[in-house]
Amino acid sequence: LSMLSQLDEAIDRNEVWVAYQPKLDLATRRIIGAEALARWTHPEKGPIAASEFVAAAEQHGRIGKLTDFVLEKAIASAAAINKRAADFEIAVNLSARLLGDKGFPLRVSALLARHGMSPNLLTLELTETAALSGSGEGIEMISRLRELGVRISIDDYGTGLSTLEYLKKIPANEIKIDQSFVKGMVDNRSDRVMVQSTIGLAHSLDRKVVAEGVEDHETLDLLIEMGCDVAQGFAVGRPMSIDSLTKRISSDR
Ligand code: G
Ligand code: G
Ligand code: MN
Ligand code: NA
Repeated sequence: LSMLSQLDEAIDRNEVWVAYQPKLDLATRRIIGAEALARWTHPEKGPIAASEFVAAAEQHGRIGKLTDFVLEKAIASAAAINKRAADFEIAVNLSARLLGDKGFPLRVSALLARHGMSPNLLTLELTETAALSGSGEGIEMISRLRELGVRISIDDYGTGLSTLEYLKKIPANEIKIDQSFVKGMVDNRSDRVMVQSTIGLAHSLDRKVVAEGVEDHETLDLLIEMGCDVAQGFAVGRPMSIDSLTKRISSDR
């Protein structure tokens, strides 16, 4: 619990910041957007892993404050980038536990309005879809977000339980193939088959496909050959500061 009380204060003290990992459109070979990733640099302990403090925040009902903080930063940054690159998209991770927070869609639309950003430039990446199990409430919230014009992505697709069921039930615009399938796909036939059939399945359902964990150019070329839409990973760019991202985009256009 002490890490959690510190997280609240860390946000107020500006120890928490947002890194941006670029996403490459494989048809145009241009950066089409970025994923916002929370970072916590503790003054004594140094960087604390996101997986650690995000999981702790989820378990103890504190994910709302962190998500609101990341959303605000991400939307403000994207709105500034949109002045030069009008089609630049931003993605924010959304814990399934937040789908019980009835006020969330209203907060999202207020933020978008305040920054004059078009809702279809915001994607919410839904993690932990297993937490949605048997919950009509979660699907309802996703539908409300979709009605606002916000895009929904199923993150870490292929891991966890009942992923085909979720693909059917969740009104998502996009799926992100988990890095565990992408990393080995050049050398491993079963990974390759799973990536290829997931692309086919998603396209048949009119969903866009993002491959994450793309670490080399061989994988990138293979994904282009397979008809994947977007790539994310170290071969495209590591999570970076907003200044680095802004430079990257201006050199790209
Ligand atoms: O950035 P990194 O690979 O360290 O992230 C580890 C995990 O933390 C990933 O699963 C990522 O989705 C998650 N994560 C990072 N930032 C956020 C955030 O703002 N909200 C939520 N819910 N998860 C996040
Ligand atoms: O669960 P989610 O997809 O949100 O997690 C994103 C995490 O994956 C981030 O913490 C990021 O640092 C990490 N990541 C992004 N690209 C790569 C990559 O190409 N290789 C590896 N090993 N990790 C990556
Ligand atoms: Mn993600
Ligand atoms: Na992921």
